[in-house]
Amino acid sequence: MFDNLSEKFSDAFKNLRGKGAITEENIEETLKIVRTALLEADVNFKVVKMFLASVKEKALGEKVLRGVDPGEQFIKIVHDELASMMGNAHIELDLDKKTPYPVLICGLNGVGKTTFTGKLALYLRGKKKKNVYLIPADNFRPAAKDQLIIHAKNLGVDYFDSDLSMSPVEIVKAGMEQAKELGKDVVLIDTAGRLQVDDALMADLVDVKNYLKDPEVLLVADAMTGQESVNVAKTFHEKIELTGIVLSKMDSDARGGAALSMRFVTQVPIRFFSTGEKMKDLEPFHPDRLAKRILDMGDVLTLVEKAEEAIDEKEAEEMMKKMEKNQFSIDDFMKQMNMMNKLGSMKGLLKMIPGMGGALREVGDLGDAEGEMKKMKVMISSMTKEERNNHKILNDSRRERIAKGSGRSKKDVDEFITKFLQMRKMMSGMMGMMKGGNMPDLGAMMSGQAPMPGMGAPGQKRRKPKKKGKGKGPFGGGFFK
Ligand SMILES: Nc1nc2c(ncn2[C@@H]2O[C@H](COP(=O)(O)OP(=O)(O)OP(=O)(O)O)[C@@H](O)[C@H]2O)c(=O)[nH]1
Ligand SMILES: [Mg+2]
Repeated sequence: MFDNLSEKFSDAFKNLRGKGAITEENIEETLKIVRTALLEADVNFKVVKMFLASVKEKALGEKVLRGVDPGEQFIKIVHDELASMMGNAHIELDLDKKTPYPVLICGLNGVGKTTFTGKLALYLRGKKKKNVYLIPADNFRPAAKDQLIIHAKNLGVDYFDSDLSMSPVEIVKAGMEQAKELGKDVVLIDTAGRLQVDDALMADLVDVKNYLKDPEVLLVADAMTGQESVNVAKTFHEKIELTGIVLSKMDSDARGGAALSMRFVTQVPIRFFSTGEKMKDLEPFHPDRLAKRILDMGDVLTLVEKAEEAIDEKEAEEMMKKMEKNQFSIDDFMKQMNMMNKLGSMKGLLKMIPGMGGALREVGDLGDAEGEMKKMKVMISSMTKEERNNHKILNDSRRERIAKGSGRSKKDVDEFITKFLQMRKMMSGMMGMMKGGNMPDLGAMMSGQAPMPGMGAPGQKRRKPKKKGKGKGPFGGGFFK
């Protein structure tokens, strides 16, 4: 979602490369581009003004460090200011203040409250080992209760069977009593949404909040609606005093303005952001890490955390050994694709690698990498165990059979095997380099500025990546066409 902003920032910083020092004159143009980029991303204009003033002051006041490129130094200042604008460190929910701890989830119509309630239940149970209970308290739209119950059942989380003829506060009273009896740690209360902030909605929420005394009050705000959602958050905060904000739909083509101005305008910390409709699509909001992603500095910490969750360490180690010895099989490849799927979207993952954001922009989009993976998986599923472990036995008649079984042509199967072999070679080359202590610069490799191990120099065997547009993917000879 920050693609545009990242691209503009990267243009802005180019201006400063190779300059001896940061001066008022030479940052003028850069600041102008940064200003336009932020306004285009729908960042609140007051926030933009403060941001630029602060960056300028720091940039001019800073001594140029020996050996540090002024461009790099400027990026560091912009990073720190972006992080500070979004609240600096991540603030965790403190759910140990009382038991059971109530979390009131509110927001306008259709912003993703019910979905978030399910996601938070999964997060708190998995990451925080909490015994979670759900109360559907939306008596405005009757189907909302069933929607929450479906999430609860899928997740295996207990829920209160509320009587929707009662008022929200009555539902919550009954639900909280039940939660106490059941010895629950945290109770998530899903409330009704309205088209606009209206008095009836606020009155219901105030009643519930007063009854609960000091609950966590989280507002779900739709990142897609930009400044509008910032105004809504301000009003909610004035009326019911929020303790946190959740940005939903950050996977959409939202321009990022809400994420960048929400904290500054409301002074309420952003706790989480949602990146999809699935229950696992929720991330704690780390301002410093997000600033890094925006500035194409990667987000290695999040990547490592995700990897730790999804990857079986022993299995990964075995795969590394196999890669190094060029013994990586089609079966291993399948396992690896399954691991990657658990991590999230390919594009999202690649962007967490430093420098990769810019490289991805240069080579154009990834094409339909996920769709391509699915096709490969179907082909692999049509192979026997023996074939998956030893591609050498894949003769013409076996390939014909696999093509038939997977609904593809023989040519598709041939191509898959050729690409698999290319990738295997590349991996073994890469493992060798890493072992020698030379971590390859993946960003540069993908954009064609550095050679892929085992693939020759860019422009030799490989075609130079096209600028923008479809065309070949970044994986060497178009691994994912
Ligand atoms: N892409 C995307 N879709 C989301 C996200 N969160 C929710 N949605 C979708 O948005 C729609 C509305 O979500 P709900 O959770 O029902 O929203 P709500 O605020 O509870 O809606 P009401 O109860 O009617 O006010 C659903 O289709 C969700 O699947 C997200 O982070 N990304
Ligand atoms: Mg709902």
